[in-house]
Amino acid sequence: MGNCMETEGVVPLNNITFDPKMINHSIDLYFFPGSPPSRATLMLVKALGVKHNVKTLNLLAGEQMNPEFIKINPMHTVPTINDNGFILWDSHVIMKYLVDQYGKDDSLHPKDAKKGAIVNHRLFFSATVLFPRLQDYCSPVLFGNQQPDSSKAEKFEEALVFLDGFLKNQPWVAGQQLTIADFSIVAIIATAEAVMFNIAKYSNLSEWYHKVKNAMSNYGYEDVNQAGADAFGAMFKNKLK
Ligand SMILES: N[C@@H](CCC(=O)N[C@@H](CS)C(=O)NCC(=O)O)C(=O)O
Repeated sequence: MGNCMETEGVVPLNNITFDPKMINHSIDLYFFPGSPPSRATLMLVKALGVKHNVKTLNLLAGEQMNPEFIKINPMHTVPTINDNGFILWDSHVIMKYLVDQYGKDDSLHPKDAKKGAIVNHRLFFSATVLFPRLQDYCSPVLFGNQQPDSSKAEKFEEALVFLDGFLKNQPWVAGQQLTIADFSIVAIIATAEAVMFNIAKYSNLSEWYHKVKNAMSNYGYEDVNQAGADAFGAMFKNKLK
């Protein structure tokens, strides 16, 4: 059967989608556009060609606290998936699961111990350094009626310097191939740019950023990542005095 999603340059990342057994198989993805980990996960789902229902929860209206969602994820975070009753949250964990379950091969998270460890390193960097530092900078402005704190901006810039270093002499954040770490990190970088961090001043990072946008253009980069980051940026800028 022809795959209407395939266009020139698209990496075929999944060979399961058009298996007749999968025809009615669809996962639920709880999502919010402003959320970087939600966007990373949605782009990966698209890249893998996994059929999915996006269930948007408006975090600004507190919809993640609905009792029905709390039953699914007591930690009330997006993204969360429900794959035929198998429920999982935390974008990094979800992305690894999706590659293991639906990837055509292990290229997005290599089984090779050393290559896989580097991907994990970048995922943990994303989860424990890059994202929390950006949140720490943005949240008081968005939700605490405060103005940007330059010391928090500096902490985030330090993380950008680390990231720029990871990209020295290698094309992707975890080595020679695109992995789920690139999905995770680009969602944060687009958000950082939208709140006016100057990504262009980091030469390796900026080259990689350009490359990722191209590589992910068929996985909804503009509609999912850019649009979500822009909306987040607009909200942030609205709060500036
Ligand atoms: N480490 C988690 C972070 C998830 C997270 O913090 N999500 C935020 C949006 S970016 C959220 O759902 N916040 C709502 C809440 O905590 O109630 C991941 O990667 O999925």
